[in-house]
Amino acid sequence: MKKIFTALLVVLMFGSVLSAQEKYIPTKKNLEAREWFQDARFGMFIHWGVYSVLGDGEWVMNNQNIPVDRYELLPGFFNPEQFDAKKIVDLAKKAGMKYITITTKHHDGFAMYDSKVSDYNVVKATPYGKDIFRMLEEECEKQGIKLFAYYSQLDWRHPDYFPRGRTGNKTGRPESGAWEQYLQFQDAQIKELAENYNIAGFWFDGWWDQQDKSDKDNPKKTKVNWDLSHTYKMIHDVNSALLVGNNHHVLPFEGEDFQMFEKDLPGKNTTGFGGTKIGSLPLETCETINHSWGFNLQDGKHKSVKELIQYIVKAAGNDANFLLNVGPMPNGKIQEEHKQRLLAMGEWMKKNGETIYGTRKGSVYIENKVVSTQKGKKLYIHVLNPVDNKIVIDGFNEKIKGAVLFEDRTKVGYRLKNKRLELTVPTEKINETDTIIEITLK
Ligand code: H79
Repeated sequence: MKKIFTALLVVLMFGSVLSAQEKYIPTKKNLEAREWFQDARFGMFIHWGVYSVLGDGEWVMNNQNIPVDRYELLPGFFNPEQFDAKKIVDLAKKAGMKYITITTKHHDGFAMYDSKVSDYNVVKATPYGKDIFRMLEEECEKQGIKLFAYYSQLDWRHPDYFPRGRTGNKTGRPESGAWEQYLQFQDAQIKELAENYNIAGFWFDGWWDQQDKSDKDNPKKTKVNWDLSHTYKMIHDVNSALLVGNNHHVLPFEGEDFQMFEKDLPGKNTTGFGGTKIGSLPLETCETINHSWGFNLQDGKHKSVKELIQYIVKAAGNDANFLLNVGPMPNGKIQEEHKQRLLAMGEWMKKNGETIYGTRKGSVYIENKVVSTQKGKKLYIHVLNPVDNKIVIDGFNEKIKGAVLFEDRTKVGYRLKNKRLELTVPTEKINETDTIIEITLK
């Protein structure tokens, strides 16, 4: 008996090792989707849930230690009568964004779509009673915008999210639960999102809640088995073109299609939780306009239009998409300060988008001063914080046919000697936000 048991155990362990190492080979459709994704360069992040009612961000349940039974009153107050999917998709479009990524379930466990596996969702638990995600999906289809589902693997409400991780420990749940059951629930939700909605991919978050930081050499170690390969395979079996990304702050796992960075350009780690390594997948970086993801009544520190434009330029110069966040108010509207900024960005993108969309990072990069993007033989030098009208670039390895200002084709003087490129921009043409020099390469 004991022998059989041991044999079974070996088979089981071996089996799981095998599946963990199974190599993921993206399909042609998936690789095409990745190309589309990189060309798109600019997306809208939407953080919305019942937490917006409290106007204190999406972490309010954890930060105020709100027990589950109290938090469960919030859906009853959620009635965003002025929500208009058309207006939001219009705004994304006017801003020059090509896709929208919205929270289908954040850490609080509340689903913003018509989930069949849990009644804790916007259709069944709120007076509003309509499927926000479906309405956005339909409007996105109409306007040619792609839709991604943000999904939090971390759950502060589900009783089977046990053992608990680093957060959500004071929401009044009993100290028990069956992890496998939680995973089944999570996968059922992910499956219904993949099957029932026309989406382009998933944006996962919350993995880090279970990260075991005791082993510095193995940042991918977790206290529970997330079995990501199973979840990812399930998604790609539904539709191999779906792009999977996970905000776990470590190098991509097998089965993922893009890598994201939160509140940081790729490879930077100013937040302290970003991780510094860049893998080989398409990249994305996400940021907030003020300091909050979910609507925050008291957060008035909004980034300027100049800062936001420079962010997307820097992202593109680091080969990354820019996913810029809005957190709708409980009435369903986007706050005016954010709307105005997005529209201003759209104006800039209308004029200068050619130097961003469909580009990849160029070879020229001077930290905090100059980034470059490239499409074919066109190299766009973006001068971000000019000190004077002369730009010196060392180690320039290419040959030049001509240089003009992107804005109005004014000739830009250049001298290239011993791999040192000197560009001279007419002083009156310097743009404080971004002076773009278009170089035609030989
Ligand atoms: O959805 C938005 C945020 O709510 C979510 N991700 C973005 C896109 C987010 N969750 N956590 N964070 C952002 C910040 C993470 C902080 C962490 Fe930690 C530092 C996680 C692990 C170390 C704070 C300290 C939480 C656990 C310990």
